Amino acid sequence: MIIIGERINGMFRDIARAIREKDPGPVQEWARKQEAMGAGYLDINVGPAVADRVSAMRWLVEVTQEATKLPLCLDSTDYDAIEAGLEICKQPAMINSVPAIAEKMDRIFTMASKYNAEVIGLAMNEEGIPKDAESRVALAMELVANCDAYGVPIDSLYIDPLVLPCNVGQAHGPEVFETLRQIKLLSDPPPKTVVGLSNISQGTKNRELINRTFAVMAMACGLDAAIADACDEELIAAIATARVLLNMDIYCDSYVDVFKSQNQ
Ligand code: THG
Repeated sequence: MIIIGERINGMFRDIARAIREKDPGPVQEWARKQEAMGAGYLDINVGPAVADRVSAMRWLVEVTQEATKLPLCLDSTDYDAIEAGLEICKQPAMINSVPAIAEKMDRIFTMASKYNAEVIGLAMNEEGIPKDAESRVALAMELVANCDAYGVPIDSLYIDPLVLPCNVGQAHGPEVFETLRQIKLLSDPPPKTVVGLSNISQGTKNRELINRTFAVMAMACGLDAAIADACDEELIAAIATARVLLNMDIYCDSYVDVFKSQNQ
């Protein structure tokens, strides 16, 4: 499973301060730490409190690329900020994200085609996040059809069924698992799947236990990637173990270390 390191996000106080004061230190430190733990991509999000998202995104991408060669996952609802990041990415990036809304898909899939980027497609539209798996899969189908129409390869599309905190949206859990299973039947080749893993435990006790339990359950449903806390040792160990048990990696005594060294 691909781990997209979640930590370079202005939602965290140290990153918000780094952006404000143009201090590359914490950004580059988190870039290196997440890479060492096996992250395959780094999520880059300027956070909610930034006035000029375009220049903040450009700066975050620049300083991150000074510390790592990992590909980036540009996370913003401001598509000008995404495009500013894509212009300077040294290798193909992932766009995070687009909902199943026509004019937004038009802008994002056009951009993806121009910059050879991958795309995270959200199972939501103008009406919000559906309750059940069937409606999520229907929105995934719209994303697949548009992706194809704009000439973006289907295996460059990652469908995100959208994970809600289990203390407020408990009934969504099984629907997310069922969505992950059904998405693999949508097309040949099918799109990939991704979740924002830490969402599941926001506002709960035992966050790490909830995160890693959800991760291995989702992997058993075919999950390909997760935006996650790459620095959580037990999460990484659980993911590496699930990969062995699902026969995706060959067992050896040092399989956790092997997983960390692969960054994919
Ligand atoms: N799908 C997609 N992209 C996403 C998400 C998603 N991007 C953002 C988010 N969800 C994934 N990233 C995080 C990052 C941090 C946390 C949750 C998800 C988190 N933060 C602490 C909190 O809110 O409690 C902040 C703690 C602090 O301030 O120090 O949990 O679902 N496509």
